[in-house]
Amino acid sequence: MFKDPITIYGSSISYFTGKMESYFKIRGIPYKRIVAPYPSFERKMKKRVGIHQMPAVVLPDGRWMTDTTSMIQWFESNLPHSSIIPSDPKQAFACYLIEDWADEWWWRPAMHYRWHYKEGANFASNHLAKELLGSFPAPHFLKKKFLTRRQRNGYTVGDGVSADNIVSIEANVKNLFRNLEKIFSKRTFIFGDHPSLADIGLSGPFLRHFALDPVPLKIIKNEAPAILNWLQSLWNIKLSNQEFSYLDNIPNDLSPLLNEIGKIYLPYLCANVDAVSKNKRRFEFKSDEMHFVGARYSQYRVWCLKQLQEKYHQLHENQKEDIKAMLSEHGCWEPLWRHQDLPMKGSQEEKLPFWAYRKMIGINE
Ligand SMILES: N[C@@H](CCC(=O)N[C@@H](CS)C(=O)NCC(=O)O)C(=O)O
Repeated sequence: MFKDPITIYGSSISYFTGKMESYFKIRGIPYKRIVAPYPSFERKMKKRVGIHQMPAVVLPDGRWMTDTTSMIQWFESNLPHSSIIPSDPKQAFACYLIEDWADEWWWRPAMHYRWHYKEGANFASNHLAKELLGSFPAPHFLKKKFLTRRQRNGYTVGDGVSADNIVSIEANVKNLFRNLEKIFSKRTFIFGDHPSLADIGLSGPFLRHFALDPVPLKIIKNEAPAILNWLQSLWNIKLSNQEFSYLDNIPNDLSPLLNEIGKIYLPYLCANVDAVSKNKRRFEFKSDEMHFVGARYSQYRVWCLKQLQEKYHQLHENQKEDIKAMLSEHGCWEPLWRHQDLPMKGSQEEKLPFWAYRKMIGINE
């Protein structure tokens, strides 16, 4: 379908650019990644899609796109043949949950590991100062300082990470590594021998963050090396156009992931909804293991919850009971529906992937 390559604009160490590149590689969609000089690229992207965030994708016919979740959905509905969404509705629903969790929940811990530790901050600020701000007339050390401060204020200390919860954030990450290690010691991808949307979602936090930044990479190498095999397979595989199948059902070793989505992620989305409803720009979130004070509210993540609810509404009547049972078993059902009247803003995100009104977190807009 795409003979000419698609252009993707984004840094070589960007979370969501990595996710989109994984998708293109798996689907065999030709692309070239470009980093355009800042700040002029920021102005250009805002003109084309409303906001600036990474990545931006430009189709061969000149149309610009943004938001990986919506872009992947758009490509999937326009491409023929093999899909990365399993035909089993339970697996498909688990894919949507895992993708959303990977995009929204693991962002903060990934940013923490990159920007909190000297090794991470030094590596990333040095890289980005050259890659993004290379042509900007300012001393290199000042660019590094500016980038480090921007990212910490926006996404780590400025988003509820503090000396009080670093231990629990890192324990949460190590627990994810352990759970994935068990899965990838047994099989290549989340649902078997073929990658699905769940793998593509998880490539966001892993490809360009946990498996690249010095501190988490060391933990992965020592404690969860099968994650590196998974990433390598994901980066090398290209789906053919023939039909393929996944494992039957939801394998038991995915339960810890789904349980965590029910116990931590969906309740976090609910706390965010409460904050947005009350127009509280900062909020507190507490679960058994985690406690954030001063987390930033996100209007975008209200839409994320809405999307998950819509996915359920779109199921055939005869599939709903099964999915409800699966979601209930993992504690996801109640928080999925705790808020049904969501504080969406007008026709929020309806023009995605061709136009966006807001970023994932409403800063630096
Ligand atoms: N929901 C968006 C999130 C994209 C995103 O937040 N990308 C990060 C970089 S990996 C970004 O550009 N953040 C904006 C900023 O830091 O100003 C997507 O799926 O593409």
